[in-house]
Amino acid sequence: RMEKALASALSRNVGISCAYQPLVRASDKTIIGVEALARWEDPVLGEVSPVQFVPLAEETGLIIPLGKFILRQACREMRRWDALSVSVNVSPIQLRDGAFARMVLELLVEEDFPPQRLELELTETAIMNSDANSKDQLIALRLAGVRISLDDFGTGYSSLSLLKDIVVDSVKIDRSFVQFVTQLKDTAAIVTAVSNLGVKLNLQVIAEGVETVEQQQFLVDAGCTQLQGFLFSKPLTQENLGHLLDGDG
Ligand code: G
Ligand code: G
Ligand code: MN
Ligand code: NA
Repeated sequence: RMEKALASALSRNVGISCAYQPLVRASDKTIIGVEALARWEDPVLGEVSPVQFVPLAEETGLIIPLGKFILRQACREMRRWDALSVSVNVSPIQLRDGAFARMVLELLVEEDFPPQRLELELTETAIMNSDANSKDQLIALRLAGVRISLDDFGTGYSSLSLLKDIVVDSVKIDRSFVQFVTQLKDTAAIVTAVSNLGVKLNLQVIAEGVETVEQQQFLVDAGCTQLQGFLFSKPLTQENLGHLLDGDG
């Protein structure tokens, strides 16, 4: 039932939208980017969480049109803030589709959106498990100027060898680490080490899920280059993001 509703929403172009969560530069807390997050409101089911509908979309193949819709919407809605980078989550199923890189690059042309402003977020598990074709797709995207970010970093396997292969431009330290960084010594040590490593490898190091000033202070001192979390802003509608950026709200 939910599958039918999602398919219908996608084909009719209603009920699906993007929320945008700001990313700030660690040094001065300026907003330098946003992460697009899919939202779905069905007339009968109400607001459905992406924690529910993203896995459903992955199981049913609807993630292909859903992912494309979110990417297009994010490029369109963020186009006029030309100093902001835009991060979009990509499912491993999208990456496995042989036409993924071409789809992204064509869409960027259609929407007149600079590839340099786009960052694609993939989980380390997705990149680890990717086949040769998926890796070629990532290489093609990076050659065109699109950046790749390793999402939920620390929750999968074999993170360090991935970093060495420089298939990514940034790492996002998972919020499960950030949550306890001021309380647990081991967590603090891991975050500091990952941060140092990332900076040495010339990567952007993004801490996500920052909720307190104490966490912020720790992460800045540890050398994280960007921060994201409720301390700065929760995900916003396009309209509310506009108020925040343009200072008229
Ligand atoms: O904001 P939050 O509740 O919005 O997101 C929950 C989860 O859903 C996160 O793990 C997030 O990465 C994932 N998610 C949100 N939007 C998208 C999307 O457009 N594509 C994919 N693949 N995952 C998304
Ligand atoms: O997996 P991904 O990193 O894409 O997940 C994004 C999810 O994280 C969204 O559901 C978003 O609402 C949530 N999120 C963003 N900032 C915070 C935060 O500071 N605290 C918590 N608990 N969740 C957050
Ligand atoms: Mn993400
Ligand atoms: Na994440």
